[in-house]
Amino acid sequence: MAVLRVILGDQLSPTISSLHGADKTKDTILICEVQQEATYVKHHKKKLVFIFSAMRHFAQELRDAKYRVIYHKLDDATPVSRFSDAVTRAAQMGDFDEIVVTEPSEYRVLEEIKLWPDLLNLPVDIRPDTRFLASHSDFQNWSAGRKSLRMEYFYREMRKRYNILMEGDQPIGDQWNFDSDNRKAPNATLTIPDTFRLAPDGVTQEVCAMVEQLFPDHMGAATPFHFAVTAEGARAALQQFVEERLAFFGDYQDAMLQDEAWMFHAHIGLYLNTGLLLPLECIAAAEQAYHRGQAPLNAVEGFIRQILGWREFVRGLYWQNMPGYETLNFFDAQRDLPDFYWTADTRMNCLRQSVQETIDHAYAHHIQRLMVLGNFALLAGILPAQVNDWFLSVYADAFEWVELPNVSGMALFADGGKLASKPYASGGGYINKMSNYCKGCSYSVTAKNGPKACPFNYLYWDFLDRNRAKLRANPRVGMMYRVYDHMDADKQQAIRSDAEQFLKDLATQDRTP
Ligand code: DLZ
Ligand code: SF4
Repeated sequence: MAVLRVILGDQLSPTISSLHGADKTKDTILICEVQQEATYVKHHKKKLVFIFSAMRHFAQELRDAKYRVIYHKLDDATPVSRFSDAVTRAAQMGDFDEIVVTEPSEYRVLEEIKLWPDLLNLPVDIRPDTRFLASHSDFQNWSAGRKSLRMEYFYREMRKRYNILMEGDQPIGDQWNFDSDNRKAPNATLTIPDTFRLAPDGVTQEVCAMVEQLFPDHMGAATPFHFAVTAEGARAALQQFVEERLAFFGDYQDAMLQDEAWMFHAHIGLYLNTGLLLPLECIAAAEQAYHRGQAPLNAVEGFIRQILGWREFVRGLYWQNMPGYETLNFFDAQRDLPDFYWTADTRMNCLRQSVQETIDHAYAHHIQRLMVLGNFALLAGILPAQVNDWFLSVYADAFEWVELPNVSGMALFADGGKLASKPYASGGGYINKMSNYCKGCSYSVTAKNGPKACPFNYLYWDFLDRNRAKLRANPRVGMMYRVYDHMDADKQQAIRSDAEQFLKDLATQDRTP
């Protein structure tokens, strides 16, 4: 029996379930660069280079291992428009009895694959993606009967189940979560090691040229390019993180510094989300560093929680709520995304920095995404669909299953609380506490009203006031309403008119706020 085994662009792991039981003498593997996937949002050029180069390298590794591989490039004479196009062509050329594919990570692609049995008149075996540590039914079983789903409880179950950082049935350090230790303010004298950099090989250079030629109007530039594009390279990046940055990862998790794009973060999301790294190898590397005394518990626990807890949790939530999650708009936010998310042309230094680093690297770290870019979109009432499109486009690690719950759930609260217990809203004071951005800003973070005032300050109160009916009953927000209600009427009026003027300017873009 001859099988066509389809491997998608984020399934670049030799252990992928679609390869289980493969017969190298009879089966064919299909990997394809696809116009529809490259353009359904305008992915950053570095994201496209990373994915296509990683796909080409993976295809070569499979050929070296004596698999028969069909690979379509986007600059072939007749490029592939959709996945279905590629399987149709392959099925016409070869005599296959079955198609095998690992379930795609995104709902949109699953819907397409479900059409294949009729389209091709062949059985299609859609296998579970066993690279994730919680299966769909694990998540269903855990969530069944719970009124609200909170990552923390899910994470504790996962810690026990995988026996990670455990002493018997108790967490090492007698605490499950050390996040309260992980909010150190940054210090401009910190020495921050550079991120991992690998010189592009010939394959990557070819892809860079192709991407510049085919997608000239996408964000950023293909070069300089320094991401790893193979599992071997990704492992070296992980190792460098563990040796050089993990020890400080916890302390400075929420810290931002002017012109420091990488901080102490791991920069491995893109490798994990395409399969160049597997979750358990990242967790093991960090756990070993703790046991060797190389990194403290708050750092190691925080890092492991992102992978074993958060990543698995958002994936569960995504599949439980699709389709439909992408349309949720709890606050009925209707404003268009400002142009400066694409250009960095704004006088707000925190946003200018975060967007510029995004343009330069197809990367911004966790707290820039949440506290600056997401927070602003929340306070300014930007349409969730446009914010999601932006996040999905610009980050090399962004795939819908992970991006959508992080943006619509965590940053925008557009899901009304399926993922988070309250909106992550903050004024300029918290950005100032966690960064040195305000020093270089033409707005004043201490001014609350007037033309010099930091827009986050009045937008924060105006957001709460505008959404009172929806948030008043939330016990975690109630206290802020008591503060607002104690302000005198003139102050409240100043907040309203500053916010109104700012948002009007934002909409007309007749000046860059
Ligand atoms: C994100 C992406 C891009 C840009 N291009 C491709 C592609 O050409 N071929 C491919 O197989 N996958 C690509 N991907 C990933 C898909 O959009 C999608 O995230 C996965 O197929 C879901 O498993
Ligand atoms: Fe951002 Fe406000 Fe600080 Fe400027 S003053 S950097 S806008 S938080």
